[in-house]
Amino acid sequence: MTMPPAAPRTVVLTGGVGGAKLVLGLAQLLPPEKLTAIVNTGDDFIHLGLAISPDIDTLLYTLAGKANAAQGWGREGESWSFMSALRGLGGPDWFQLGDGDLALHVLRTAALAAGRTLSQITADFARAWNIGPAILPMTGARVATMLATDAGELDFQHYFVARRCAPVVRAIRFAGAAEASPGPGVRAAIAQAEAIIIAPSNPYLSIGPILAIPGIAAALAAARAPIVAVSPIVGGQAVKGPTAKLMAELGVPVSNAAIAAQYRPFISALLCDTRDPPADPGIAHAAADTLMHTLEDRVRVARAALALAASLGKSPRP
Ligand code: FO1
Repeated sequence: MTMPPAAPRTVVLTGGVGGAKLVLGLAQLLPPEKLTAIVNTGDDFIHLGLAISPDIDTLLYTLAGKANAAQGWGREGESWSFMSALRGLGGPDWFQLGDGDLALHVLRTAALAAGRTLSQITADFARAWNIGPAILPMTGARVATMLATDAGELDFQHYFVARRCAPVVRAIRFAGAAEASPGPGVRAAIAQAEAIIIAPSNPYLSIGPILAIPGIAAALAAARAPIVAVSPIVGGQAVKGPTAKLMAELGVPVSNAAIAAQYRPFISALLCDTRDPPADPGIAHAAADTLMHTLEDRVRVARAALALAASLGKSPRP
């Protein structure tokens, strides 16, 4: 069901699995022309000569109903002939490329080589799969999330997949972010938004790169729309991925106050989970059951985030 015509023009900053879940919930509530996702590309890397954009692909699969929900990435009903042939030749098999998934990487690599932009290629794929909401890469420039760990500096995929998040993280940097410009349509979407939502992605690994792009940070600071973040913490633990371990290693308490601090000065409110103590996160906040297993869960959290944004009204910027 979609909301009445008053549905707010909404922008959502997203990365990873948790983010894609919320975007799907928002897509059930908002007409497609009123929903724009700005997606992290700090996880992107070149593997076997192929341009891989995991957070864009996870969102494409999720909005097209093709996602392997149990696995969190890649497509449902995947086959693995390529990987088995690759292994048989002694190729690197730490990063799994499914036969269907390969089509995205091969076409993206060929299109980039032919001079098309990541933004255009992403729109091509969305159109091919009849995805209505706009999916905008945060930038077209090369930005790489790099982690300084006790096993040396690792790029995101070597940390997250090859090493399964085991190394102890000392610091994170987003190589190239300071020099990167926002991707096509990103600034305009933020300026025209009536609600801006930060999805419950990993603040340090998936949202951090987006906020590290100067033009995006400036657009958010100047935005008329209220900015609401959905906390990735549920019941004192992070739901997916390495968030809680990472926060401990970075010396940050696993708390909503820490999440709010991480997103200051951008956000006006934080949507917390009902399981967490009502400790004041130091910012306007609301509570909802933010665990998202079913489609109804995703819609519930999306509705709660939009309601919190609406409650803040359009703060007329001075
Ligand atoms: N995550 C894994 O844990 N193991 C993999 O082999 C793997 C392969 C892979 C291939 C394409 C793709 O788009 C994502 C893939 N992911 C894999 C997930 C990837 O590491 C993402 O960066 C995470 O989902 C976090 O955003």
